[in-house]
Amino acid sequence: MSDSTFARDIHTGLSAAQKYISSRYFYDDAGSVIFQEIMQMPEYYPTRSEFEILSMQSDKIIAKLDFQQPFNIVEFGAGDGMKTRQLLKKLIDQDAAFSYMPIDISRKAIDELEASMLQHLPQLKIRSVVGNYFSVLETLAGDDTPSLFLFLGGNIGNYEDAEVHDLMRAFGKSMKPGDKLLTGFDLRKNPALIRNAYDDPAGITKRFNMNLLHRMNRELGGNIVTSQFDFYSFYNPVNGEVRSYLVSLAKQRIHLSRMDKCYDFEANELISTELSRKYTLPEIEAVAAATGYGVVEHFLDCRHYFTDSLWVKNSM
Ligand code: AVI
Repeated sequence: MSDSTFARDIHTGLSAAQKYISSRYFYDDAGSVIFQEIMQMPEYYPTRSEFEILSMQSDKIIAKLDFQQPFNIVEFGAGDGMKTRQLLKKLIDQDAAFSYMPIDISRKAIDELEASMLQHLPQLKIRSVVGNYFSVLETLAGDDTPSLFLFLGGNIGNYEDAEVHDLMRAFGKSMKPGDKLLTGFDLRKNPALIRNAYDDPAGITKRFNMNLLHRMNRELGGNIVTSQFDFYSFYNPVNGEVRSYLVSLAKQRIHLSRMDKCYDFEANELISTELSRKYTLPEIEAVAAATGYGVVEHFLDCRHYFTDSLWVKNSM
């Protein structure tokens, strides 16, 4: 019998009236490899846009930090660190006194990140932390070194509105007035560009979603015939939401032997897998104002597809 968090969350999600699986479960080893492929796709513009911002505008971002040294850079969900490295390199070139603290739930991701950062930036002072954001945030509160928090990659788009507010407030609780937060937001743009980025002709995004079914087979002893499911995603330009789903192609029952549970599907029934919200600048400003921050500046790429938005924590 599996009583892992994955098993419990799958049970809750597949027992709901509208079935769902959290997009956080995309990122097992196989899913992380597929996500690397997504980031290389010609249709997937966010990675290249944010890379451009951090390569071309790190000097401007650093000038706006206005920190006494030494200071900390705390990064939530650092990924492969390629984009962050552009900013860190600029700081090292300027002889800034800072430590870099990447935080990730995956030990493997942190070990790989640390090795690649030190390979490129051997002078970097790095203090990695493995853990979930909320528990690590508690340990950060009370440190009186000035801090820049990084939440890059557009990951904020994968959170529902209420969760966005909770997360920004949770960051703020561990920050002091004057501390900064740099968050990557994907912006509204031509709807056809967004649709293609999330439903690519080569089917890589479909594979990314279908990996959830393979993962249930692998880890939960599932008997899912994956060809009995399809992938469907759509962008609604009115509210800025990309919503992704797995679709059951037949009336069917799946069995997850390690949980000793069965789940029934109607033909065409959906499993919601991901929200990827696209923002306007006024929407970003409204989130900042509602959660205790002022906007210092939005740093946009040349096509205005993406912004790294720098906020300052307000005094209470
Ligand atoms: C990780 N996250 C910001 C990606 C996004 O764009 O929402 C995940 C993704 N899903 C499909 N393609 C990429």
